[in-house]
Amino acid sequence: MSEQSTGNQSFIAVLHTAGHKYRITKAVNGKYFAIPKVATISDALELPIAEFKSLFEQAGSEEVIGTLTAPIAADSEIWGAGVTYQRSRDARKEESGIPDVYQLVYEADRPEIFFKATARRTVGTNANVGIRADALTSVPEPEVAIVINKYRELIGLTICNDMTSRNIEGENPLYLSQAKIYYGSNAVGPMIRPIWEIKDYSSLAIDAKIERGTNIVWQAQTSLAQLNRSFADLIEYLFRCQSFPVGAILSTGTGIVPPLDISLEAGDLVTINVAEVGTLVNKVVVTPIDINEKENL
Ligand code: DO4
Ligand code: MG
Repeated sequence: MSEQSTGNQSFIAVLHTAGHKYRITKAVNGKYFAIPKVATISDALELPIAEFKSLFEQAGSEEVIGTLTAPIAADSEIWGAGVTYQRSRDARKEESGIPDVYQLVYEADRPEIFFKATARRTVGTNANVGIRADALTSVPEPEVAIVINKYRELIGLTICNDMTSRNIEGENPLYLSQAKIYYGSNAVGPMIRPIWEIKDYSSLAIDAKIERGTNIVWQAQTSLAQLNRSFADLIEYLFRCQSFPVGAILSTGTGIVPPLDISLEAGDLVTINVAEVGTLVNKVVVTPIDINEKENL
């Protein structure tokens, strides 16, 4: 049985199969089953939640064999929200040469929302995440990510590691895109927990650690109860003046940030656990300056 799927809980999982790079399945008891009429996450997010839930519940007869990959499709968009926890606000103020912007956005009605990644820049669990070769300090950002369909309905929860080049963002907030969007900067997974299976997500525990060899060099925890914005509010802003024909994944911001003297190194293992949702594990490698010529971490 897969470590990612326990008991009789079910998950939306995406497998890399012989015929399909991003095949959506229903995971239950370590097995993966085809969902009738739905081939990808994008197909699922084109349906109203009631219709998708009904198809998901019918799955169970056709087993699918493949390798677990990020719960996305080739045309998925992953977005991020920022400074949504007090800890994130305080950490940015500490690291930034321009601290006021973080205080202002924490208090403002309009949240910080930024484009984070395409499928090509996203990995799943047990794959490598990157730290920029030209960054001095890099950190993981352990976040709950919400999966939203084209009708703005919340379908489920997953985990995002919003990898960040800390000193680049700290130097100037206008460098945010370079700090946040680069090859290997995003991990999502391991799977999506359907929202109808979670009784109460308002205070789910979020735990993270960085292991270096046999040492834990950093670990911390928070809870969704510390999130300073509601999912509904974030979704409302995300969809303003945007269209999402195949839905979107929105990472809701980090509530745990390492102290300034902790920076990721090649070989580190980052583990993020969210209660009821799963555990996302990624090894850290350096993304070389000339990744364009290599395209492989
Ligand atoms: O303001 C910069 C990004 C913040 C962020 O990603 C977070 O708070 O999680
Ligand atoms: Mg973040």
